[in-house]
Amino acid sequence: MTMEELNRKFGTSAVRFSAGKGALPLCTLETPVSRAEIYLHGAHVAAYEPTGERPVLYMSPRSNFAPGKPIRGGVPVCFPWFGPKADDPAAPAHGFARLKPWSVQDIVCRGDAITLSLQLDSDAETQAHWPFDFEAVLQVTLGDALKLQLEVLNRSGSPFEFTEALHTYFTVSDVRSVSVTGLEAARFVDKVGGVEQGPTGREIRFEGETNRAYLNTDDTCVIHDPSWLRKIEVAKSGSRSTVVWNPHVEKATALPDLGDDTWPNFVCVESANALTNTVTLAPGDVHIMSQTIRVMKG
Ligand code: TA6
Repeated sequence: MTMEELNRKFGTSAVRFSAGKGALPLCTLETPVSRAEIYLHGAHVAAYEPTGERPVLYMSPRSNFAPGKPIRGGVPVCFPWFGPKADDPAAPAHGFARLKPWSVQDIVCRGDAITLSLQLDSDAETQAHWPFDFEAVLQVTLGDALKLQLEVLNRSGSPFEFTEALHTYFTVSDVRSVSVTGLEAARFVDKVGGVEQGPTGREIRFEGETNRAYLNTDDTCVIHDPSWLRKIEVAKSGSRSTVVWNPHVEKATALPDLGDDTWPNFVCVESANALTNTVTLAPGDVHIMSQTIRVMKG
């Protein structure tokens, strides 16, 4: 649908479609207490701002905004695999979902909250990478918090396995002065050291490159940012893994859409089902993973 058709069908004073960066279709949602920007490209939540608050989601000033390229920041939707594809190193990292245009399935306003539903169906391009029929829906609910819900329906005649993540980039004052709590009791795979580690019993701090996949945890995380007197709560459901990442300068330099000067301004806390937390879905079944982001003073 064109912008005009989308605005005619779904547009209200709180919901507007326009040409965003790179002329990619953009949906802007506004409530009395918040606003959000979602690109149809990759069903990518690119901005979330409670009224009077600093932006909650980080966006790289060097991000690409182009068909077939991932956006660096916001909430990349990683599906149907997390990280490199085990059996095909040439396949796109983190799956194809974040590279494809999604369509608008529905927009529902309940009170002051708005829910935008975007849909991705399997096609010849996806089946070339992953030979299954599926329907994916990302529901984005904006209100006094931001909730993302990724639903996957198996439309194939056989079961399939997948991994996934809501690869969320959170804006922080300086990653070297923040901490993340909630994962003290979880084992994790340290992707920097390449080994599995037992629970640390303490908060996560970011003195260097940090890339950890915590496994078998349903727990809520909190990002503590004392310099901004802010905490960001990251609650989840249907997710057994949480990935925590900051490249520090070592790896940021190697990412042209990030660069070696902005890595202190974000931390990724990703609700996921990754590594050994692979999801197996029977024909006709639906799997739902959600992440709810709430900003608090403190
Ligand atoms: O979630 C952490 C991670 O898997 C890192 O290993 C790093 O690759 C990051 O994702 C970003 O991946 P991308 O493909 O978006 O550059």
